[in-house]
Amino acid sequence: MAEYTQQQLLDLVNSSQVNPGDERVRQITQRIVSDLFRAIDDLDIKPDEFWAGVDWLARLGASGQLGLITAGLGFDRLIDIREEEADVAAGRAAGTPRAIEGPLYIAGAPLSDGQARLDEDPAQGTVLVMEGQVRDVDGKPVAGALVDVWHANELGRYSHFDPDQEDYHLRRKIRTDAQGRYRFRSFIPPGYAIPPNSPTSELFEALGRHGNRPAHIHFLVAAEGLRTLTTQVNIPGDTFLDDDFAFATRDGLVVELQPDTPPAGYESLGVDAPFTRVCFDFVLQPA
Ligand code: MBD
Ligand code: FE
Repeated sequence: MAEYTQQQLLDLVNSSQVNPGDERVRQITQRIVSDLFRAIDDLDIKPDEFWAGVDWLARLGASGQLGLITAGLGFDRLIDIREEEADVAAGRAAGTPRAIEGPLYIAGAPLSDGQARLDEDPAQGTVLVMEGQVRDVDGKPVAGALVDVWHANELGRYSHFDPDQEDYHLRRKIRTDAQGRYRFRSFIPPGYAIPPNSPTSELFEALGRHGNRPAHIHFLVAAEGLRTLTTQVNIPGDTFLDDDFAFATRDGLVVELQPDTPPAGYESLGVDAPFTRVCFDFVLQPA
């Protein structure tokens, strides 16, 4: 039988090894386990608190909300900040600011050429036409880029995470035309709030935090030879613009809403009355 002090136990956990394993996984695990041992000791974490935490993690995993928690605790934004610091250190030209993907992206949305309609009749909310160009950092238009766009429905919920919506509802891929242009019609989405009565809301309530995001539209813009851009644009005027639970908003990504009347050629998008236009170009860094 072996008797250990806390430190002897930690050293043994961290040094125990019968195969080479993966050195990087060992390094990261050792660090996290050491930090947790220390937190339990420093904060005098009681058995019921420890097991309540384990139970919460198990429920979190089963709920599929891990990505909400990483975003809400700032990890997604941290990773973006670090990427941009690496860009600056390497002297790489900046493109459109990136913003976090979030946990609600679904690959494989229907593809159209040049333009798409995301919503359907009867129209919800304010009709939106968003359009612009994809360019590289030298200003050259990128034809054939794929603009993958997704946003929440009028209740702030995303298809594939909401049983009331069809698969790929409000999700499309648009291939830019010869001038690098894209255009889509949809409606201005509302903000998002974390689901109530869930492991995520449980933690946020205990932290005294809200779980709201301001209204936004997500993009993943990809093209041959260029670095894929993950970003979001924000709708101006939202209460949570500077108080996003996921810390994802950025100065350069709040768009301007331009009231307009439909020019010729908008029939194909079903736009035949005053609508709101948003112009936004995406600039992609070299791969
Ligand atoms: C969202 O809609 C979102 O965009 C992020 C980043 C996190 C949770 C919900
Ligand atoms: Fe979102």
